[in-house]
Amino acid sequence: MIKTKPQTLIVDNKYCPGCGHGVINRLVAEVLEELGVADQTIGAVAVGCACLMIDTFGIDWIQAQHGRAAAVAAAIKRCRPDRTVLTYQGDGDALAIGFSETMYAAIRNENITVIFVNNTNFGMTGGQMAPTTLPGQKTTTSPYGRDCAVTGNPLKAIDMLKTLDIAYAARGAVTTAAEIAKTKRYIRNAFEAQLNGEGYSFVEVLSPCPTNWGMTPLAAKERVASTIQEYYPVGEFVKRGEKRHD
Ligand SMILES: Cc1ncc(C[n+]2csc(CCOP(=O)(O)OP(=O)(O)O)c2C)c(N)n1
Ligand code: SF4
Repeated sequence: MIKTKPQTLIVDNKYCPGCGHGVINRLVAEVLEELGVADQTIGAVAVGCACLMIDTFGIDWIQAQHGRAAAVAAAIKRCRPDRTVLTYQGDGDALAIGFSETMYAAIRNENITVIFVNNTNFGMTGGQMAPTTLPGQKTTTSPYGRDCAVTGNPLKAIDMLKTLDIAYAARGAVTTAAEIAKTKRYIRNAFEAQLNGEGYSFVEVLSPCPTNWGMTPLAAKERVASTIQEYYPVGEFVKRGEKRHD
């Protein structure tokens, strides 16, 4: 268990006050260091606030085009199976333009880990509606609230992923100390699945975006703990623990 700041976090993060990304970055760094793989890990990002970490999180990174991180990560892992490979993506990136890449990496059971940050909007570009935006939620592109009769229902990625032949899927949150500890265990389980060669692992993390929600950090955290967690329950949904790739 790491108590001090992980060495992988080489510079202070650039996120807004109260943003969940900073906590999630730290959990990923702690897990990689505890597993002893931080110096051999390669990350793929695409767009969004996720990308801010490539300057502050000291591993090798490649920036893919919008939505394409899972395809790029799969290619890296196939070329360098000795490396630990992750994507770190927002909900707009991974489930809107990147839906196909996210799902096909899972369908192929690629031996990569996807860290998926669900803040129910497109954060970096000003809070537009994302596939994960809750029914009735106001965003800059749904000013009267998301109308599911027009947009369809929010996409629950794990409900789709759990029908596939993947190694691991879990959803956590970064609200209370207990939830953060649980989320860390999920992230660890996901990377362990990859290190065991079991295949695709996916951890969704419910995360506040106080800036675009127009809330204080505390109120944003409370919105995650109440409204968002109610719609997107936390827990482990796929845990196969079988060795699939030799
Ligand atoms: C091809 C292309 N289209 C649009 C954009 C603009 N863009 C930048 S970030 C982003 C959305 C990011 O939202 P999300 O993935 O939810 O990440 P967050 O910022 O919330 O962490 C978009 C649409 C882009 N960079 N490239
Ligand atoms: S815009 Fe939202 S997701 Fe992006 S850094 Fe700020 S709080 Fe975090």
